Amino acid sequence: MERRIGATRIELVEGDITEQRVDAIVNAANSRLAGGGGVDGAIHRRGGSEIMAETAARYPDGCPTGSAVISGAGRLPAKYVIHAVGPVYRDGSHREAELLAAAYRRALELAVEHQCRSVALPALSAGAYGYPMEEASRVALRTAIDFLRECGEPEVVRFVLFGRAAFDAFVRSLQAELPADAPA
Ligand code: AR6
Repeated sequence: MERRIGATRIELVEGDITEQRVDAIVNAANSRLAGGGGVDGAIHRRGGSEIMAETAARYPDGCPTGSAVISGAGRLPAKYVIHAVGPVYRDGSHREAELLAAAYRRALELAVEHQCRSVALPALSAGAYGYPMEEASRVALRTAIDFLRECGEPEVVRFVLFGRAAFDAFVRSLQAELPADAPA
């Protein structure tokens, strides 16, 4: 599924984010940038050890929740990996939505600052961090739509969803947020 917003577009695909041929792949990292399972495990496994070596050298203090940092992409078919740190979901009353939106926003800002025309993003926080998928998808898409309306780039924002349930939740949310292509 895709929706155009002016000269840009949001795409939803089901698949593995490490296989995406885009300028930047967004990682669902933790604030220590210590690696882990899920998207993070897959990115470091396929990208190789140079990604972790670079983040350890450049960001020894890690990255706060609700923000993101950028590195090279090692052996992945991308130029950059953007390590975004979403919140651990507790009950929805601990600024989770605000922090999740901030992580996406910073990731998109970094992509634009590094001249990326295409970026692939996962459903941040919706795995090990426990964010309910339906709510997580609404925050993700609203943030991306707002960003594209304000900035007019990057050209392609692709959400790569792992499994049918995640994909279907994002489809429902995109239909709700943007019933038709938005005019330029
Ligand atoms: N491609 C796309 N999506 C994936 C992939 C993949 N290869 N693998 C998993 N997902 P998670 P979080 C989905 O747990 O919730 C790590 O240990 C997954 O099904 O990767 O932000 C980090 O080090 C889910 O829908 O990220 C942190 O400690 C979504 O991606 C912590 O987990 C996010 O799941 C971050 O947790």
